Amino acid sequence: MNAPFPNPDTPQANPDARGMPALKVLVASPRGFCAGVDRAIEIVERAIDRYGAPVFVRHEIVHNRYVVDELKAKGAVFVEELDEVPDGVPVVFSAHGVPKAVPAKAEERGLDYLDATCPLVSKVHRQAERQLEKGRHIIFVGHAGHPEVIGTLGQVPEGTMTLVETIEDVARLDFPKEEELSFLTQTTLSVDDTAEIVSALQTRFPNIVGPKAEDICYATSNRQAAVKAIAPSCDLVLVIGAPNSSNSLRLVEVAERCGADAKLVQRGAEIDPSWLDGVGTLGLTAGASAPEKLVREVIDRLAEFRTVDEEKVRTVEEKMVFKLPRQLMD
Ligand code: 0O3
Ligand code: SF4
Repeated sequence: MNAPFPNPDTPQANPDARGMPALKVLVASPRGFCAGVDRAIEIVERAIDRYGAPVFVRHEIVHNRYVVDELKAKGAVFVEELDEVPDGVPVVFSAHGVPKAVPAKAEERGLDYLDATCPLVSKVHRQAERQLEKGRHIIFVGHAGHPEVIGTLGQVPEGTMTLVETIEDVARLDFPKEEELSFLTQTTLSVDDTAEIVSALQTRFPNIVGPKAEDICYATSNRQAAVKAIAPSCDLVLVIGAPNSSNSLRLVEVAERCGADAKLVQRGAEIDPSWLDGVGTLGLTAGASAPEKLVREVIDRLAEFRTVDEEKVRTVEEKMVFKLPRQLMD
């Protein structure tokens, strides 16, 4: 159990009127929405404006309940499968991407569909097609069952792509050493774990080819680097994000590996004051699908218990913006 007072190694501000020392909050930047999430949400909003409600969305547009509830209030209806979309109603595919069979089925049914797949996920899909054309079997590094992984596996015929999640999975692959393989990765993986897995692949299969840098996107790697910049000086790091958000879960792991306690929170109200026992410096970040409003909400919640002394720590400036699909441009 944590001590009731802040860590004696952490420099403390003077006690406030409640007799509690101020809580230093290091707010990581970049954090929160990436360009792919901004674009996906805008696609749903513009689709509602253009076609009128309801607009169906296949899977959570991004993995965040707050975002989903806001869009529901504007007229979006979320379903898991295309079969649940009635005929004649427009449908948006989520930012995580879909197997090829999904747009094919939508076309067969004559549905108006908008693809909110992040362009950086689509880029991986195209790489998969290219490797297939070259006759190379693809090793895909990703987390089983995640919608992005299902979508990417679904870009090529069954049996032409093999999923690996760990170094142990690499050791179990039974291709000959000289096999002409290629590898691709999910966009939201741990930068450090993936480097190890890729290096294990390269050691086992010297002819394997892959992207110049792995396919982990700029937003994922920037958010992980920003956590690395703050976590070593934090007693606790809070990551705002959902339990099904791969990139948010990776931020918790990064903070823990820097030696900090770390927790994933969806809303400010979840924060229990006992979490702050013994905490002098708290780190705060948000996954790529978590809105900035929730960062303010968490800081306001912390301020209910301690005087917050907020400091922003920026590691890099992001300027990425993605174009909307052509159907929504005019
Ligand atoms: O892929 P992940 O579970 O991290 O998805 P989120 O939380 O919705 O964040 C957006 C990232 C994305 C759509 C895929 O790269
Ligand atoms: Fe695109 Fe990266 Fe954002 Fe995923 S996390 S939506 S790949 S920019």
